[in-house]
Amino acid sequence: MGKLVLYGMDPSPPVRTVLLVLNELQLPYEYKVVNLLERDNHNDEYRKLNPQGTVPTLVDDGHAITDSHAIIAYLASKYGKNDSLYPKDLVKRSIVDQRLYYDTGVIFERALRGTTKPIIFANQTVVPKSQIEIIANVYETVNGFLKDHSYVAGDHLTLADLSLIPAISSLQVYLDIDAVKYPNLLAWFKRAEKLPYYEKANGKGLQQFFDIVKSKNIKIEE
Ligand SMILES: N[C@@H](CCC(=O)N[C@@H](CS)C(=O)NCC(=O)O)C(=O)O
Repeated sequence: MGKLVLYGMDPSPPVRTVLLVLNELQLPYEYKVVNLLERDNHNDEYRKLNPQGTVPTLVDDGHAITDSHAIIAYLASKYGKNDSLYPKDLVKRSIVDQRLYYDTGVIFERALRGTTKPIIFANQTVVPKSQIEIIANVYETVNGFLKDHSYVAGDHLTLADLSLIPAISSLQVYLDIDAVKYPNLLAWFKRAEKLPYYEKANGKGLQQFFDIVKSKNIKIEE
């Protein structure tokens, strides 16, 4: 097995996704901190590894992979003992993939990053109502994914859950999951918190993310 090196920082949700998958697969890895607040992601050395300058980046025996979704699909396909995290069956895989793309384009990019970037990097303190509506829409959609299932892509844990856990947990700094409106989502999240590696792979970084956002004294637009 090659040597795995993960570049990232714990508050970053896509980094936490990779941490969840590395832990689920029980893979040893080296962790190199890239501090975005210090702009470490823009230095020449890191740009050579990831021209996009984002975290996470995973290096497996000299091969650099960027984007958490590409990374976790690679890890599960290469190192999974079976295909339960990322099914080979094309119909089942298409459901997992749909959740991963929805996370990339909507949950992380539009809902979470769209709300957080102006707060952290542009000193905006009022969270626009339109962003809260986008977050509520995500909760409603994922609650729907969970209508007849315990996990977001069916009846067992897949990459889709491990991808969504960090972003959905982070969104709660802006909007709590209402138990009446989104009961399936809340039950799923409580189930996620019981994963044996949850605290180490998501809880710790989630707390740091909350601390960073709350230190900006944000208010939600009425
Ligand atoms: N779709 C990417 C998103 C990665 C991403 O945007 N990461 C953020 C941190 S949470 C980042 O590196 N931002 C720094 C920048 O864009 O300059 C993934 O899943 O890895």
